Amino acid sequence: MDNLVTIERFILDNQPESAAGDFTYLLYDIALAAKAISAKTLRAGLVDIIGRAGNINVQGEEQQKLDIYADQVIINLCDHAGRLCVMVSEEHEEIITIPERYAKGRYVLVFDPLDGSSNIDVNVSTGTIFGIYRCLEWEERGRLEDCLQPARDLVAAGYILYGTSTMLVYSTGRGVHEFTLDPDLGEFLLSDAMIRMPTTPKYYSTNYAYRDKWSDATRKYVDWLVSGAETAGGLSSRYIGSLVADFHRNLLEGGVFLYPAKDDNPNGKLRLLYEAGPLAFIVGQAGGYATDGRQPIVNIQPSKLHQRVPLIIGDARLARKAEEFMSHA
Ligand code: AFP
Repeated sequence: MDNLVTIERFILDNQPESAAGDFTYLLYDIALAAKAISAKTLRAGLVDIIGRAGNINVQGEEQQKLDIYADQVIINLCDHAGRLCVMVSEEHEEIITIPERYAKGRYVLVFDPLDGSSNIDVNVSTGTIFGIYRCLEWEERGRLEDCLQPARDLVAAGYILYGTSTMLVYSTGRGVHEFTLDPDLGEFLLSDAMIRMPTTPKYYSTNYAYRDKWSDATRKYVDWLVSGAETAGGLSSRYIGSLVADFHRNLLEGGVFLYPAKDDNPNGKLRLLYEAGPLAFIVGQAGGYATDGRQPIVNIQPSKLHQRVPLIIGDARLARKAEEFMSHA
């Protein structure tokens, strides 16, 4: 038990003096939300399986949609503690302001409460993605401008993976750290610190069924990945269809994920503010790179809350190569 490092202790030990206050507690709040969502996610599988066998659900209650539950848990745990000035969630059209009855804080929280939720019914991994910015204007309360910041200005970003274990991975711009939830202790314990992407990538991850809808440049790039022309032994294909799980595997094993533009969706599917941006910040901290095919994701100035962006993310050399292909388009 002596060398167990809980996320609380790690955050506290690794924050600069100046930050060991609101920001530290905001990360705690997110970790607590992660535990609640994880517990519900595990149970959802059970409820669904029993439900499918023709029985009433375990509590005899209507099952709430898990992404709505995750959204509410995060908001309820984070809105009243005086640490945030505004939030953005994938589940809300507009910004989420902090109610007047609560104190206003210095930070902005952007999040996707439960990404990949279509996977829950079949017991496949899902995830939460979050980013934290500084509020730009202290006097004001909950402005759109505070939310529309490029990912290079993130103070912290992270994700929670609800897989065979629940993991929380985050970065405050000083390396990427991974914690695994010990279900017996109910604590996130440090499982890997200062993660670096492997120098030899193993995987490419994309939904190949869209090949005919991609641009010529994307097709050529993916053909290049498949051919293994510049990667010893070639790459293998892995695609779960759950961004956090696909990203996490490639972060640890080496590889590149892409959700490019398509004929019917010129900006792809994924959202800049609370999906691509936070993951781009994290991958950069682990020695990787993320691009929309033309410019680094972290440099893109968002103009809308739910803006979509093509995303190529992972191994730095492989992701940069996409820019070469796409600049000739
Ligand atoms: P859902 O939340 O609808 O399951 O979508 C998941 C997701 O946003 C992301 O996690 C995946 O990478 C991507 O969509 C998969 O999309 P395709 O099914 O078009 O490949």
